[in-house]
Amino acid sequence: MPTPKKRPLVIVTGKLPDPIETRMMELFDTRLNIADAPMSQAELIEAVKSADVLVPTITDRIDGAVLAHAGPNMRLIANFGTGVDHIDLAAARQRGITVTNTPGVLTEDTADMTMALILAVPRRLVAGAQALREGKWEGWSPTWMLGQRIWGKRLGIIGMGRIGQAVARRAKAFGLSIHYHNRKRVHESVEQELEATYWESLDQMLARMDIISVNCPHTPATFHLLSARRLDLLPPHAYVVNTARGEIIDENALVRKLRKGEIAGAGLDVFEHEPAVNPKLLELNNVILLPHMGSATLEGRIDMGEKVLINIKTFADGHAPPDRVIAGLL
Ligand code: 8YV
Repeated sequence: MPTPKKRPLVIVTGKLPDPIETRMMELFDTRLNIADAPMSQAELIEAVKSADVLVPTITDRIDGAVLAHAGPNMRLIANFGTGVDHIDLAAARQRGITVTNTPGVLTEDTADMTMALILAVPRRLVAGAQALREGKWEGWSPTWMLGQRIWGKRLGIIGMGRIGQAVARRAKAFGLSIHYHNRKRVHESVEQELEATYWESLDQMLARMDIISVNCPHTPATFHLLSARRLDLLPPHAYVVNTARGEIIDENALVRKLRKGEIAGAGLDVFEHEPAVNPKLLELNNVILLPHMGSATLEGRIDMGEKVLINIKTFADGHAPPDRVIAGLL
């Protein structure tokens, strides 16, 4: 009888949904993080020394210093999440480590959260709910709690990938006209379906929008894409919504503009130094701040886990995993 192949040692850095952890245990030699305590850099180094596969999340910085300790067995980083900006991809590539992610399955949930903020900030949803709870509602008034109308406004989407397009579909149904800036113009059929206007110049688009939604990945090219100079191009009635990555906006510059009332408000699900939130943001009442929950649905997190399982299993079976960001050595 052939000897069964050794099961890969998979180290998971955070608590995953139960069905995913159970299946992971069945398929691989798995070390879970039941306590869900964030791993220190030293623990991450220990993990990459011994594991065949690491399953990190956004909260783990898998940088060059960690990867410098990768043992000879460390062949796959199967990220639980789509964004891979917390992983030093160049260092992984150099070491022949494959990196996979979980695209597609969190598109609709993230687009829902984006749309929720696009609605909630101009319509002052949180301020109204809070006023009621605090007993500050003295009865209906024609001039109390007035926000801004959504219908008929211009939405400028930065990053027209899967999530950007899913946001555009929703926004169109709410009567917003769709504008976008992207590295590449999207296919004509998509533009037609969304009745979307392409702006090659981000600067020009910013100056003409009522609401901006950030939906591009964070890469060296998009770090502080919304810089102080670009934020200054926004009209004073504009709102900014970000469900992508905090680093894409110069957060200090955004705070300054919000404080001075030079833009109308912001809906942020992501921050530049998560989980730290700029205390000045917390003082503002024209913002809605959420703790990075764009993909936080039970279904979404299970789908993400399934993708992680498939990526590891195909890799362990000697095939190219479907969601390769970096193709290392098989
Ligand atoms: C995930 C995300 O929850 O997938 C992403 O890129 O931003 C989040 O929705 C997180 O990254 C998990 O690692």
